[in-house]
Amino acid sequence: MFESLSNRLEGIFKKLRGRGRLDEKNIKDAMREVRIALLEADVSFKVVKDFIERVKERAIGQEVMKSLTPGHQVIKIVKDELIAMMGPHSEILPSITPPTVIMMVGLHGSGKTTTTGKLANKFKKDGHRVMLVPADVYRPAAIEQLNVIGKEIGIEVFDGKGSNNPIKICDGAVKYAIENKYDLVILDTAGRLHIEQDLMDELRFIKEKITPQEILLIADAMTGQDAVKIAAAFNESIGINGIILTKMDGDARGGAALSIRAVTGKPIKFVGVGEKSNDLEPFYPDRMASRILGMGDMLSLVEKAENAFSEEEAKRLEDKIRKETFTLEDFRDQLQQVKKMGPLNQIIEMIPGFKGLKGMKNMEINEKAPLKIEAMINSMTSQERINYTIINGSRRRRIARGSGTTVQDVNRLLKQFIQMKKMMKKFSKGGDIYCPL
Ligand SMILES: Nc1nc2c(ncn2[C@@H]2O[C@H](COP(=O)(O)OP(=O)(O)OP(=O)(O)O)[C@@H](O)[C@H]2O)c(=O)[nH]1
Ligand SMILES: [Mg+2]
Repeated sequence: MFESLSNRLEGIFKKLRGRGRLDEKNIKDAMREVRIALLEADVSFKVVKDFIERVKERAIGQEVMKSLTPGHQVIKIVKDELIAMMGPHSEILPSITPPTVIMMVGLHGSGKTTTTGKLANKFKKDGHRVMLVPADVYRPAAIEQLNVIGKEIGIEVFDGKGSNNPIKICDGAVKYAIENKYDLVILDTAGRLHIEQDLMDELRFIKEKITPQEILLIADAMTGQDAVKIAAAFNESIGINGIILTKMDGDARGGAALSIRAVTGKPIKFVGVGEKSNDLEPFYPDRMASRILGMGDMLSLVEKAENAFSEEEAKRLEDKIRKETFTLEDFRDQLQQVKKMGPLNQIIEMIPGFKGLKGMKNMEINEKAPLKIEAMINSMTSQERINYTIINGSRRRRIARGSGTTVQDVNRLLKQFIQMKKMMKKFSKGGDIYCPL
């Protein structure tokens, strides 16, 4: 996320931090560079201009100049203003009289249907009875696509019985939801290639008939300023409550996330970070600012972990660590859990300070490494998994052959495992764990 913007800002701030004192010229020079970095990240021109003015005004003030750590003060101001630009945090609040109806709108391929599934999955986990409504009657297979998603996450999809009238389908669905005690309904509406009057009319008719609590615009973050323009157009035409930016896992430069709030006045409520039903994160402006500034985002990381690990599993693991009975089999289970948290490069980005570590910046994250480890552990006998000390030279050769790896790979795995056990021993005895961060 925001790789090149982060790197640019990091470079600029490093220079600032390196100075004992800052004068007006230093700050102005740095702000000129920040301005270019933001424009290159495709942040809207006007938003950048206002942002730089605010930061400059505060940074050239007395407190910063007199401070013992002026560089840090400037970075703090930049962070505050980034948060202000994107914030405050905004959630989807359930309606007092159920069902809460959420209407998803946006252009073709922006991710409406996929995000409908992700939202439903999230609300189901939060204890809601959710129903999905296929209101895209134009694109062949659109209804089928939603049915497949519904089945996958175990959520009912309303049966429009072949109707080709989206307003009637939505109306019928809400009545059905009331009768059958669903408390949350998500309408997946049709998209178009461009903003067109007939699409807006249809959405407005649905809005008038149903009066949904939330109309959410789904926009593709990769399209940068286009996403901002689309959000503004939908807001003017039908009125939206918020935005979900999708495809933030791609190489979106950040322009949409940074300027959409300032331009439209509407908050980003969630971001999509992948194609799977779990790949949705609530949008917290402060956490996003931390990530952009390379300061990590521990809170989102912990939430991801909480989603991936059940309490029971966590307790079982804790027990094993305490009793020092952690085996290679447990190690394999843990890897499988971590995989559920998402791609490694996304996880690593959230660790504070990681980006700044020497040699880490350009490190290729090897997504295949866990697979290789799993393959090696799968090639072991259950005895070997329980007691790694019996894995001698010939066993190592057999494991390597069976898993399509090399003896060096197996050696490395065992070395890592032994180190891990040593660390766990320290941990269970209450000693300090060496933490490189
Ligand atoms: N990488 C990534 N892909 C996504 C994300 N959200 C959606 N996609 C992909 O984007 C493509 C289009 O998504 P859909 O959900 O079908 O888009 P839509 O807005 O419903 O499109 P129409 O129904 O044609 O209007 C699919 O291939 C999705 O898998 C995301 O957050 N990350
Ligand atoms: Mg769709």
